[in-house]
Amino acid sequence: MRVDIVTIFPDFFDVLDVSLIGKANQAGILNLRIHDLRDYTDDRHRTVDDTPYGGGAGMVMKPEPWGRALDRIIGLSPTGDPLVIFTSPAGEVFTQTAARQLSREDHIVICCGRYEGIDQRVIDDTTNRARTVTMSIGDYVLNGGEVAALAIVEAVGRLVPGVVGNPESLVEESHEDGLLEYPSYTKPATWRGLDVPDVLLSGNHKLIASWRQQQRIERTRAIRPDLLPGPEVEDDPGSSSGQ
Ligand code: 6GU
Repeated sequence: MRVDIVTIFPDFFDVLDVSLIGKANQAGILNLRIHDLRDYTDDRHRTVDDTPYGGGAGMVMKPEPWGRALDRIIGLSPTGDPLVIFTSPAGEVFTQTAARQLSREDHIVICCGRYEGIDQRVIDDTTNRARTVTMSIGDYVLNGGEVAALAIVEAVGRLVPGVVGNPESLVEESHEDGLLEYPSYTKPATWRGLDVPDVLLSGNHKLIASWRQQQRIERTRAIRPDLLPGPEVEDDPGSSSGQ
């Protein structure tokens, strides 16, 4: 899988070298390329931002460097059909389901926004030429899209076949089937007066599997009830209890 990342902080992505993703990159399973947006500026100061039309706080990323960078990266796409992702707290939320879908792409381009965002015409122009999505990694605000891009690359990269050594470790995980993961234990069987649950020492695999499933349901109900299927009360058009 080919992954291009456009950023004004290329060094931010050095951390990938110390991870499984970096190993996959060296092994050729992933083909990661980091692009410095400032290489696509044309002034002496390598300017990437300017004040917003209409006023307001902060700076907006100028369209021209983005346009040049994306012309080149989209134009040189080995598949000719890249998926372009703009990171933004105003985007659709990135989930495990989205990570699964992205892991089936052959070429993704991640555009890291900074400051108050990128000139909207960059997203509009890109939408006219390539499959384009805007993605957020959650309901909080980061200073820029770099941390979001790292999260996306790690979540997607580990789902690409061959990146994670044991594919079985990918199936019994939090979020893979809508539930949180069961609690895990290793040796010793007793630690600081705390015992590993007996069932895990029983050797009864059927019993262990059903205990784990029960733990997943209980945990999800306690910590993330929003993940469990339930009655859709909010959007019910027939509901008349308008209190
Ligand atoms: Cl993708 N970008 C920024 N700046 N903040 C975020 C985000 C992205 N996702 C959550 N917060």
